[in-house]
Amino acid sequence: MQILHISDTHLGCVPLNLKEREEDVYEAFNEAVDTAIKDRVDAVIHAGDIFHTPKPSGTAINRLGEAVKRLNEDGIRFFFTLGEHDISRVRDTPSPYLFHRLGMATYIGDGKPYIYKDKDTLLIGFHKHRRSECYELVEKLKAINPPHDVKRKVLVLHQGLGEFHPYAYELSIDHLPPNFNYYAMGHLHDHAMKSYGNGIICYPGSIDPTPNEGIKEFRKGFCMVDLSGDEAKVDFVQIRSSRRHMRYTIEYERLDELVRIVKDSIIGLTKKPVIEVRINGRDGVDRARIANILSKISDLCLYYSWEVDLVRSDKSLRLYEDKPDIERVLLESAAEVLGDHATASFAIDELLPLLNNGDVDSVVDLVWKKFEDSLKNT
Ligand SMILES: [Mn+2]
Repeated sequence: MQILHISDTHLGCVPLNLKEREEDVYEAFNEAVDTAIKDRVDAVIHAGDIFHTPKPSGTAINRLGEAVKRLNEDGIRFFFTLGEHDISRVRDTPSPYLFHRLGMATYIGDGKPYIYKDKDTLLIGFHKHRRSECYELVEKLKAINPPHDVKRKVLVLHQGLGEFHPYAYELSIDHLPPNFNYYAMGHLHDHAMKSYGNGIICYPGSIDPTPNEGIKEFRKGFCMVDLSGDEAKVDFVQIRSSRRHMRYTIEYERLDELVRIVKDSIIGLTKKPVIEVRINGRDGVDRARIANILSKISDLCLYYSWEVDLVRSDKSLRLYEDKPDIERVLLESAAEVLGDHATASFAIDELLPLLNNGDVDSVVDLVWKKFEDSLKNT
């Protein structure tokens, strides 16, 4: 049994608001699908955040449809669960569910055991449970009682495990049922693995940097999982078509050398990279001069941004060195204004992402629902 495990494809996301970056995401996804077909895997498992938003663009839906169709034509089943990006905060049918209804893919996020291929492999998955619903999820995980006559067991979840990333904590490893061969995880965008009992817990990570990952060098890919032996064997396969992110740090005084440095370092790249330049300077740097020099790299890259790290004269302090944890500061400020953390979390975690997308209707629905719930509870 060979599986291609992928997650966090965020189809339809448009990093840097550039059409080229949207295409990069589809290209990465298709590279994974090509590999599944070429290597004749038995199944593709998608561990959630298939789309970037619960209301994906027509293009994103079509690209997923074309990919799933190609897999179908080669007899490869597409199994999936849902991430928070796929699930609307107001009641609606998740978009990826369409392909389940059409019989082209199989949704396994409802916790029902699915036996694949002559009782050889058990697949069981859960859709994303938000932090407030994790208590429920833990109970569901405890209640899993896999049949004894299956050879291999795979659990599919879209959750943050504290042992992998303390800030993304939603569950601990010991909340996971033991004795599974493979834990196909989604949610964290960096690839990471740990063994657990006789099994392996694995996050493939996102397939291309999403907007909130910023500009940094990366390795993105998916996992080829061989479940034919007693222990799962996992190969991380890097996406070859990735558009590189390049970061340069340079002293203000040496800024004239930047164009040559960039030229030298991008030789051989098939796609124009995304570039970030950090300039070490002191108070009084000439920003017009910086902008002028930087404009000379605009033809060499798809996009660039720059920032000056001001070095104070007492040498010990850098203005930008201690970046505050923006999310935490935002939450605390909101709690100060609104009076409690629960309301603040509602505003920041639930409403703000929708407002960022201009989805005012959903926000109104959600505020009404919250209001109605509060009446029920009093
Ligand atoms: Mn994600």
